[in-house]
Amino acid sequence: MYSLEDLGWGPFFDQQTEQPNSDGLTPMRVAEEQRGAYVLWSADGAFEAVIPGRMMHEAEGRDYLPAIGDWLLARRLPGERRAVVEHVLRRRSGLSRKVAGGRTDEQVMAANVDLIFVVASLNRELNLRRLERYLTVTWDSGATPVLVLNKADLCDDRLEILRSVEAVTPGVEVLQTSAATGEGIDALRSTLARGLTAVFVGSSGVGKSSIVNRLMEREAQDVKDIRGDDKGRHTTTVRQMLVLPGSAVIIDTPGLRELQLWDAGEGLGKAFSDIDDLAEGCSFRDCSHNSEPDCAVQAAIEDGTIDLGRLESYRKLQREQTFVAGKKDERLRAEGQKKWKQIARANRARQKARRR
Ligand SMILES: Nc1nc2c(ncn2[C@@H]2O[C@H](COP(=O)(O)OP(=O)(O)O)[C@@H](O)[C@H]2O)c(=O)[nH]1
Ligand SMILES: [Mg+2]
Ligand SMILES: [Zn+2]
Repeated sequence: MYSLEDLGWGPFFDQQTEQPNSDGLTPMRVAEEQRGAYVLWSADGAFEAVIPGRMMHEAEGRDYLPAIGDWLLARRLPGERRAVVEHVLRRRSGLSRKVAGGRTDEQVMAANVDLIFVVASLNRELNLRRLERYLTVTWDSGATPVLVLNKADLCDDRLEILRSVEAVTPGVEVLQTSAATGEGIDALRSTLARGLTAVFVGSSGVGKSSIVNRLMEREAQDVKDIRGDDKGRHTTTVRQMLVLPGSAVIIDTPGLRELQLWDAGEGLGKAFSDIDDLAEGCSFRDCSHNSEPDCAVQAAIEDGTIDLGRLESYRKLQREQTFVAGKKDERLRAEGQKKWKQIARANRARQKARRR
């Protein structure tokens, strides 16, 4: 059994329990989610969640439904290990992406997180562009990214890879680990503390679950069998919170095939802070770094300080963000209109009733 503080509770959530009608409700955290079924953890142990129809109804996408890591207030059903979710508390931070495919919906991968371990494998061709995308999404969440370069045991030319990685990860702590030998696991553990929540993200097969098991010192998560290759396939299907003995809450996630931007926060500016800093030296305030005279960014590309691929990656993500923001506006407008139509319809019905 864990205390609320062990589970990550704090003043930010405490303040929200003073809302009206919160008498008789218990704070609980979403610890597990599987196809709409939730397990909640409280200071009195685990409960199965009952999501009221009203909440399902209001949730157009999955935006308003609780996600793993969310804190909520729930009413315990007498004599049962089940509880009805009454309020989802405001999130302190949240790791979101646009759902895969064409729809413009948010998927919250983990809520109320402090640290995000972006795991990549030193053994495979490291995709720097993909790393930039992960870091943008991570910074947008409000949590702090930590880059974990795993499978160090399989890598002979670390220094070269490190140099190229550090050029695209300004302001991000970089750790090197091996879940196979245990190298770097203590350093990773020392970034964690009681009450913090950390989530592991990264492509399938990079060793997220293996690192989690090292930290937990037991086989808490399934790991793909070794078959001579290091590719790995999906093995983490249930999203589940784990509590490190005496330390942080951790969340393992399955590998993501797509990671499209959702939030339009400070993520881009932080992930590309080196380019933004340089841009302050451009002659024109709104310099597009294409063909303007006295462009500090073009100068940095010419002298090799910044890779052209990185500038292009920045632009691509900027375009993606603008596109998603536009889609979100469109949807908000459509929802506004729908609501207005409902009100008009209700008014007409009332008038009709009065006339009778
Ligand atoms: N050599 C080596 N293999 C690793 C390391 N970490 C994970 N693996 C292997 O890589 C495969 C995928 O690991 P897994 O933890 O399931 O990756 P996940 O998909 O990111 O959770 C498994 O066969 C692991 O045994 C490591 O640091 N070194
Ligand atoms: Mg896994
Ligand atoms: Zn410029």
